Amino acid sequence: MEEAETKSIDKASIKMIDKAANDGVNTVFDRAEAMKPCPIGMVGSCCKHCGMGPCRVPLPKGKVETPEEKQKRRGICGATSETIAARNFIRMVAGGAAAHSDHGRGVAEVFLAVAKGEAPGYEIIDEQKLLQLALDWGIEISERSNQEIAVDIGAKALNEFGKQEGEILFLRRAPLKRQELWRREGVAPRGIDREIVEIMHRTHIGVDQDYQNLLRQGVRASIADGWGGSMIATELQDILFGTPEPVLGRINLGVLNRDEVNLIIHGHEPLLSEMIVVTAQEPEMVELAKSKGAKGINIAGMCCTANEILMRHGIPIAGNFLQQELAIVTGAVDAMIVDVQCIMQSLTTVAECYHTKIITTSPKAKIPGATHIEFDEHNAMESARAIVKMAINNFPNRGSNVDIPEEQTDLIAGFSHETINYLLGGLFRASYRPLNDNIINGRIRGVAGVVGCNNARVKHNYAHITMIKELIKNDVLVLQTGCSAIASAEAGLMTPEAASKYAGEGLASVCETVGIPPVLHMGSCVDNSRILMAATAMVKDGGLGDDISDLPVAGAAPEWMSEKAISIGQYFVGSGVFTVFGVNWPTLGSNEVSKFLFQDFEAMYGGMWAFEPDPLKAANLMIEHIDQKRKALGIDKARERILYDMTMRRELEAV
Ligand code: SF4
Ligand code: MSK
Repeated sequence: MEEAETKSIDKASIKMIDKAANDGVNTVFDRAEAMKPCPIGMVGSCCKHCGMGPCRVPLPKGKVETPEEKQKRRGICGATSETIAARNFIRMVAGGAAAHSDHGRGVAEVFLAVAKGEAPGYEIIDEQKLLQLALDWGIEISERSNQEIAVDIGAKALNEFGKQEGEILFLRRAPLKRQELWRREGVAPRGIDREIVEIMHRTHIGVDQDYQNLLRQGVRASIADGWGGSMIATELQDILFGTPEPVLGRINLGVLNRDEVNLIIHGHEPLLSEMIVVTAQEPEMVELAKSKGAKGINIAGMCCTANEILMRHGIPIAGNFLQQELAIVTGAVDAMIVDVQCIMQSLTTVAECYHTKIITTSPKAKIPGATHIEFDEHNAMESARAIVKMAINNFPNRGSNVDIPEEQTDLIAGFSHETINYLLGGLFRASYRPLNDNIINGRIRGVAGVVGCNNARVKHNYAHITMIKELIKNDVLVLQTGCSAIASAEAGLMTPEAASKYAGEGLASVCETVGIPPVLHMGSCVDNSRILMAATAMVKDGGLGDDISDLPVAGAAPEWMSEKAISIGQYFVGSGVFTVFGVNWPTLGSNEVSKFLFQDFEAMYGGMWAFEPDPLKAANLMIEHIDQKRKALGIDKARERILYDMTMRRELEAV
């Protein structure tokens, strides 16, 4: 147990890490221990973009390099360490932007099929959002049916990916000053795919060899992700499945049920999981489960799929990225259904030690040893039924080696940017005004977006929770997505009661008045676009400057690991937000590239990167930045509101 306690701060995870060791099961925690990262690759100093390499150009250790020595420190083709670090960095952006955007494309394809009546089982749930999007994109509404409007929206959304010229449509949602800045800096994306492909071209051997020019394209592709692919995914999912509203949920491995068929949905796209949720409630499925000796069917989510189905249906979450193997180690998972992104290949090997069926569903993501049941959106219910049946039929194969940790916590999720608007402003005057007012009067010091993954190189959930507790203690309201949101919920930070327990006096008073937690769950990885919209709404409401870079806000991913996190961080920075990452930093092999990202970016984009592996220090960097922005806005002294009585008014009039 002592060994396991060094791996995670989460009690349920510690128990299962221990059980895995007793069961002789190799997990991500063991592999991270056994294999240390390559110190040259970790800092971006290794290039393998052609067959003459790999070329390694590490900074010399323990001595100052002469200019002559630096001149010689190059790849075989002559690429400098700056070029190599910048190329590696923006290829990470390309990978992340591609993953989010291909998710968005998949949603757009299903959306169009639904609009054309070719995808039975799906329907348009949020009509208001459909019409709003039609207005935003200049699509005629008049007397047309929702279906007709949706066909135009679906076609326009798909066109955003392959567009060659102009600008992606959602750029117009950003504050005007930000749009102008993007145009001035040459980073307004033309089409989503185009910017990603251009990174792959420019980073091929012998193309773009100017690190500043390379990094500029990284910003452009990341904006195509945040304000393009991800925003399309979020918007169209909301129209199809409903815009999230506050919902009570439960979280952690304790949500698994000994007496029921446990089916975990893991991955990112809600297209299939929505259907599985519906199918599992069908009477014949419940009857089938009972005929196999189970009391019912229990669905739980993992990673971002979990966030999607929690927000819209209150389905419990079993855990975040580093808990996927641990869920199987309980011995109680009858099937784990996966689609795309953040799925460990080792799931099938861990599953071999128990009875769990691993079911892949995407033609883009197969795993040897898993059962593949391809998801077909034209026949989604049939795919979902086949999967649920497989889980049920596997229930009798459960062995006796079952141990479900009792840990589970309540949380409130579903804080879409529209919900925040409504909660703060009320039904008839929905607005961000109360948030802005409370920032101006100092009760809320600022807002932080804390997002991203777990990373097996650092203690599971520790950096997230340490950073977030420090932020809320200092009256910073925290907005969250992804595995970071799951970490906070597991630690009990996402209930309204957490405000009086953990938040500073000012933030707690606002949370208690409105009835919200001090840490707001805004969704999955693609839903970081909701954070962009929330920041834009704060600018548009007035009183806090005229661009996102004027706001007292900051971003962070203290346990990041995926390329998607790099793309998210880059579009936060490109949108004007100071953003701190922990764990390690992939350009430390070049002082010039790191300085450009950490310092020079501020003059160009009003936002810049920082790297700080200590979560407390990172939180304090964010708070310092927030305080600087408050000072620049002239709101650095908390202003208490004075209610004037008649005597005071008369005195005023007399002056
Ligand atoms: Fe080496 Fe240049 Fe080839 Fe990279 S592109 S592997 S630096 S020769
Ligand atoms: S799932 S990208 S580990 S947040 Fe979105 Fe979690 Fe990071 Fe995957």
